[in-house]
Amino acid sequence: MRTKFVLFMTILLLAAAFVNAQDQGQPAPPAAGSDQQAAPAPGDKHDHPAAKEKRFVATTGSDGIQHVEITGGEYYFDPNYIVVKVNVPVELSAKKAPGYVPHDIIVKAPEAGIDFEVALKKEPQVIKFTPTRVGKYEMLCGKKLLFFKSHKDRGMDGVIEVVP
Ligand SMILES: [Cu+2]
Repeated sequence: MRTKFVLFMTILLLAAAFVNAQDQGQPAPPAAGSDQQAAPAPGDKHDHPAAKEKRFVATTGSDGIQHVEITGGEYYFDPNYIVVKVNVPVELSAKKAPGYVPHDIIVKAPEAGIDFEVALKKEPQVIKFTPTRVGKYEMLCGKKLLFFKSHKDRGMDGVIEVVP
């Protein structure tokens, strides 16, 4: 039994180190302890480089609301650049792409009437706010696992731009 456990942990740590090295393009730091969550989900790839901008310009619907849909996954937001009009209500429908990695979406811009932190689920959740100040505000995923780079640094980062 003990041998099997040691073998299992070795594989787990090797897998974690491999993915981390692949991700950062440099030698992996020493794997820390026995946290089994360190094993990334299979198929964990970078299909969506952070540099690639996916812009969505909201229009106001007949209901007077700017409807925006966003999906978060490994490791991206789609769209990752959202343009909304100031002083027009926004309904942001946020959902998580299939996968085991937990994600959230956070915008902390209370000065602009945008202040939320929501854990993403497979089912869309509607986040309502009315932007009150023109400007660019960061949205990000706040997740980070052990010695891995944060989801934000891996590409779960974006902008909500409020325009006149
Ligand atoms: Cu995330």
